[in-house]
Amino acid sequence: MTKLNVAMIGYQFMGRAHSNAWRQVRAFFDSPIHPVMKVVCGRSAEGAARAAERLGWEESSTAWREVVERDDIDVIDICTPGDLHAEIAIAAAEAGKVVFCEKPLANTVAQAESMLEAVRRAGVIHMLCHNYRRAPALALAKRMIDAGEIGEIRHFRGVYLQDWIVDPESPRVWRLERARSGSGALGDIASHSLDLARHLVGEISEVSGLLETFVEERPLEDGQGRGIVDVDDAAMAIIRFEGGAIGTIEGSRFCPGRKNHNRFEINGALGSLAWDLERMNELEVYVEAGPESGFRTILATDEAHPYVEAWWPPGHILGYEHTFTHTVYDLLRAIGAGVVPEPNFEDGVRNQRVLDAIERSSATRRWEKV
Ligand code: SOE
Repeated sequence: MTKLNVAMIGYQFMGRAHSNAWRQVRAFFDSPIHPVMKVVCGRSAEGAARAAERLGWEESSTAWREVVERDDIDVIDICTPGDLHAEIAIAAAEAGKVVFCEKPLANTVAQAESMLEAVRRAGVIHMLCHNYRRAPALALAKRMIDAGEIGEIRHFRGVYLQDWIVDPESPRVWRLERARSGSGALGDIASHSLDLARHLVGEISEVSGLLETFVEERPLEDGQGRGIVDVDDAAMAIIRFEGGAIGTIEGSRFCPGRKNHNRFEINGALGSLAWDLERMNELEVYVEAGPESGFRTILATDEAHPYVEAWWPPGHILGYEHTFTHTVYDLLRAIGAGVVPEPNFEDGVRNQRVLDAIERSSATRRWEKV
């Protein structure tokens, strides 16, 4: 069994989700690689040490550059805010490491392109973590679409709705600072709908976008005054696919009651599919079949469904965290086979170009080509 030493940079929400995946993957999947959770890096020595102890990393460090350069480190897992993705990924590629990066790939197209160039020049394996692609019901939808079961696709309709900053006095966290996050709902959650649109339907040729910021200043996290919100609170776009389909994408943090409502519906010439993260194990399917036709719900927890046989018997449903374990498993399989998995930094650049076109279109109030 080949062992690979992993170093993860960042240990908050995504760091916890990724740590859980690194810990679980070999317990449930026949991975060709044994990932060793070697080092977790962060800005706070105390915080990183606590994260190492709680999340299962052998060491902790506040010096990510030194860790990236270590000869005993094979994989760099980037779970920081977007403003650090490019610097870390480029250093990791130049050090010959496998580079695994959270979405969105970067805060700008230029940063994303420099990351792709660096991993290509170094010839290293690279992967972008868009975890929802590997929810079993969603992977089943992809299998059905690719098999032509709903025919030629006409519409993609994606929404990603949350409500965690509806309160105007909710503090200005890093996700609300352009310098840290690159954008607001656009890059944080609409990027998921966009990635699913590209994954399930195909490449996007042009967009008409609308960004809005409802609350333009908020209390600072340290309580020492207030700060400007320079990112979008909500992002919407009409999109045209290269293959002829049309669609809409919407990401908003101002939808009271919607906690993590990531939903899509796809309408094809022969039928429709719909999926909702808040009902993650279910795929709604409509295929025309005469007077008894109607939407039916497939509970995607049978062994025949993607990834499920590694876990539990049918009906013992899976959750959000399993999508990260599936992603890490596919990364390890790719490393074992010496191939670049999907999505990777090329997808990251393509996604970033669409995000940028949506932002440009919102400013120019014109359709923008990707
Ligand atoms: C916050 O909006 C967030 O944590 C996103 O950053 C993640 O990508 C999403 O999966 C859950 O919500």
